Amino acid sequence: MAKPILYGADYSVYVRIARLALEEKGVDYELIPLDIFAADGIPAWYRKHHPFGRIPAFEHDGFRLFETGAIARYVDEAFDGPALQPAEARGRARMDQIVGTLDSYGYRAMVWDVAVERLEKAPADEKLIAAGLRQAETVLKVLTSLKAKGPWLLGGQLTLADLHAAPIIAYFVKVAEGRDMLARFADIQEWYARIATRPSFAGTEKVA
Ligand SMILES: N[C@@H](CCC(=O)N[C@@H](CS)C(=O)NCC(=O)O)C(=O)O
Repeated sequence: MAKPILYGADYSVYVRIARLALEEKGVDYELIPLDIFAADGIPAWYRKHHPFGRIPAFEHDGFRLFETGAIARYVDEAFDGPALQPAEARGRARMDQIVGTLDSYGYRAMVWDVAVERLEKAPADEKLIAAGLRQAETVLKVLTSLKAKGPWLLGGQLTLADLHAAPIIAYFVKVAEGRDMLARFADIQEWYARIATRPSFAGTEKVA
């Protein structure tokens, strides 16, 4: 079988989530660079892979996918390597709940409204950052309340919930407000310190 292909950029949170799944499974893949913020826009051919022009998109032996959650689940189920989804219904439901919470309430607030706004805008929109921080606090409270005992969000098994959360938190803690807030959530701060030491995490760090 051919190597799977991932289209995307190393600065992207969602591309990193898909890469973490591939790396944790030990899958050899090719990352084809696709810069959605390029000055001349997204290349026309890419719309066949992702009609909405987002990254990542994925391809394996002619099977094409977009949407990171679908890609990560496929990677987990189609390849050998450690299972990244709980075997039982409640564990899988909890995993999906965490992933959905991050997609719906965490990503925009933590990455764009707090981190990108603070890092890239001058002057920054302080109201947007304040609102983002309020939402981030709720997300961190929810993660704390859902976190099972053990090293990972669902307990002893590293799952797609961990791989979805880590790149979002990594962006959030690029700024002081994010680091200060995470420090108030000891369980999640410890979890983040733990996942940040995994080779998959270091191996998917944006190249400067
Ligand atoms: N729902 C999509 C979200 C992907 C997404 O938003 N990717 C960002 C990069 S992290 C993107 O392509 N942004 C470009 C844009 O918003 O135009 C998924 O799960 O893959």
